[in-house]
Amino acid sequence: MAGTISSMTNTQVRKCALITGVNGMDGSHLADLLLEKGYEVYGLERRTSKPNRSNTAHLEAHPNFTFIIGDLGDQNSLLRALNQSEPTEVYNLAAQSFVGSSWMIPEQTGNINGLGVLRMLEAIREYQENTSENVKFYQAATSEMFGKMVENPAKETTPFYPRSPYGVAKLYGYWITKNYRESYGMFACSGILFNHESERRGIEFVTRKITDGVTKIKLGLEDHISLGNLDSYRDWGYAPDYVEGMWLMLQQDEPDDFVLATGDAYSIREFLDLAFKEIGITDWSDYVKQDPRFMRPAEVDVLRGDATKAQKILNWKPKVNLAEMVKIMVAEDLKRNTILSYQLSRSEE
Ligand code: F7E
Repeated sequence: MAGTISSMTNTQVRKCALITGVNGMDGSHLADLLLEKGYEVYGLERRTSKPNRSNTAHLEAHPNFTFIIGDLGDQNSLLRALNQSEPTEVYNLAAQSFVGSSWMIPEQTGNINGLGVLRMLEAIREYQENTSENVKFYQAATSEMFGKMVENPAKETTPFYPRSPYGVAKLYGYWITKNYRESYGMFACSGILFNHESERRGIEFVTRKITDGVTKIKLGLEDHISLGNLDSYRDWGYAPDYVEGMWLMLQQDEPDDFVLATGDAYSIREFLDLAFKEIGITDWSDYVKQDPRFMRPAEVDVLRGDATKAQKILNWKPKVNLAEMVKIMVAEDLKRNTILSYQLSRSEE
């Protein structure tokens, strides 16, 4: 059963969050934010043969943080996680999050990103029935649901047109969340988040692949970066700003869906300009090779969002712009790769 925070008095309302996908970029930033706000936080993680806590190792010793083993593919494990944590808020951030892989594992992507949301909603429904507690639910929806972009910039009322098994599965997650809100009166919200990145981003995503690559080039560890389509445009924000938006959605009186975006779109080429500038290179053409392995069967050419509703109702605004974020990411990768370079040189001695 869930513990109590020692400093909590009888008049304070207990704040406790269960975060699925806690070891990912968003999960770890959200855990940091909620712990700062005085929450008790439980992080659901999948059992893996190798630990996957590079983003969350710093939380292991935190007195108000607990890992729970569970899986969006395993209904009973979700109910057990709810019974153990007794959360007031559940943030469903676990997913097969890499669009590119969703063509290779479409069924698994559908199972976790689509049906996984249903399993969590069902688990919450049963938990609420058993305990008479009310749980607020956040679903990580995505701008990939807009895909071909019927309207630019896209907002909450824009029709969806997903372009990948990932986007299609996330659309199911979005609709089932809305359906459970309308069918059962659950406090369930979807955040339709446009791309957001940070120094904790997985290395397979284009932004981190670039910031890691440029710093390896600077240190002489690599001589080029292999990329796919350089002409797509993305509306990139900084992940710590976006997890604050998730939290704000669950602090409202009524559940609703919100777009979070910066409103500006830049191409992969423009991202490359900014990243190479950080290491003093203005012409990067000799350092970037295009490789068909990184092209997608169907591409989302442009994504740009309109977050006016979130600005008005949640008073949410992104604080870090793209150039500032690239600076942070390059600086962090430079630190990490400098250590790697030193370790490599020692092992060769
Ligand atoms: O690709 C192009 C690629 O994989 C961005 C996820 O968080 O945001 C993310 O999905 C663009 C695409 O992110 C490479 O073709 C070129 O046009 O960084 P990405 P994504 O697919 O936009 C949405 C909102 C989510 O919900 C997702 O979970 O970059 N691109 N060359 C490349 N992309 C990758 N990964 N690798 C390349 O070498």
